[in-house]
Amino acid sequence: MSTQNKTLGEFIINNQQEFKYSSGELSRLINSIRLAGKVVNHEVNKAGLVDILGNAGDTNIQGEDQQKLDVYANDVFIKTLTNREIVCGIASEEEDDFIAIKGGNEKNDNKYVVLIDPLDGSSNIDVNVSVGTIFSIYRRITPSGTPVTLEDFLQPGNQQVAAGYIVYGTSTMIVYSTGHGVNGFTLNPAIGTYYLSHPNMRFPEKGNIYSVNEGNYVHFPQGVKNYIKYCQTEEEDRPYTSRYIGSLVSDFHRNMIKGGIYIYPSTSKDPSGKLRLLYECNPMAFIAEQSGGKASDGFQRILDIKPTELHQRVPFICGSKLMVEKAEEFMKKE
Ligand code: AHM
Ligand code: MG
Repeated sequence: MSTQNKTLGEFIINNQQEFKYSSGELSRLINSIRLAGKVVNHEVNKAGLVDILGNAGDTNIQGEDQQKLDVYANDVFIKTLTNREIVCGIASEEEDDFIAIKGGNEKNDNKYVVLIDPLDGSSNIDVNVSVGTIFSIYRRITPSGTPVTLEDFLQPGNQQVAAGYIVYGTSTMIVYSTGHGVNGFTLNPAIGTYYLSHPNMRFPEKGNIYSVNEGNYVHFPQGVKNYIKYCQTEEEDRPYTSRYIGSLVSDFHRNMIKGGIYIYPSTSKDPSGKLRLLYECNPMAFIAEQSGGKASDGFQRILDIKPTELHQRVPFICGSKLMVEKAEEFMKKE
C-alpha cells in the first residue's frame, strides 16, 4: 500500500509488533486518543460559531484562567480513556491530582498511564490561532490489579512508551512515536480519517528559526540573552529568523519540519520557567529525540530528569540538535 492512502488505523495495526509488550493494549490506547482528538477537533473548529469562547470561570492548579474549550477537551479525553477502560490512570494538566481508573469489575489490569495536556496554547483559542493536545504514555510500575499511585506518574521521560501531539492547525494532524521514529497523520475532515502524510519525520540537524518570547528578555538568564544575541548576529548563516506563535505544539511542529530551536527558559520571575515537565516537556522531548532532535533544560537532558511532583515546571530548550547544543554552550559559560 502506498504512503498516500495509508490511514492511521491501518498504520497502527501494521506496526503493532513494534510495541515492546505487544498485547494490542497500546494500539487501543492510541486509537482512543485518535478518536478523542477528532471530537475535540470538531469543537475547536466551530469555536468561532458558537458561544463557547471565554473563561469557564474556574482556575486551574497553576492559578491560570481556564477557557471553556480547555475544560471541554479535558472532559473528552478523560471520558474517552475512562469509558474504554484501557488505562489504569490519567493525569491532566487541568486536574489537581491524578485519576485512578477502576475496571468494570472493580479490578483494573491495564498496564498504561496517560499524562495529557488536553488543549495547550490556551491564550490562542479566542483568536483563531492553532492550539494542540500533548500526550505521554508510560507503563505503570506498581503491580497491575492494584490502584495506581503517584509513583506511576512520576517516572522520568526516558521511560515513556509512546508520546505525541495533535495540532489543530490549518489542517489537523496527529504526530506520535512509540519509540521507533516519528510519523505524522493528517485528518481528512470530510470523512474523519487520518492519513499518513509525514512518514519518518526528521528534525533537521540545524535550522535558521529561533522561537522564544522575547518580551521576557530582561528576565532571562545571561546565557539565554547571549544565545539570542548570537542568533541575531550577522555571521555565517545568521541572523536567524524569529518565529513565535505561543502554542508550543505549533512552534515545535514548524521547527521540526523546517529546522529551528524553541526556548522557554527560566526567568527571574519564574525560576523553573513556565512549561510543565510531565505534560509538555517530556512528550515533546521524546518526539524531538525520536526524530533526531534534542531537548535540554540548558544543562541536562529533559528525559533524564526525575520528576518530584505532577505539575513540576522546567526550563525547556528543544529543537535541531546542533542548535540546542550551541544554546547549551552559552548556558554553561554563565
Ligand atoms: P498553557 O498550557 O497555559 O496553554 O501554556 C503553555 C503555552 C505553550 O503552548 C506556549 O509555548 C507558551 O505557553 C507560551 O507562553 P508565553 O505566552 O508566556 O510566551
Ligand atoms: Mg499547556
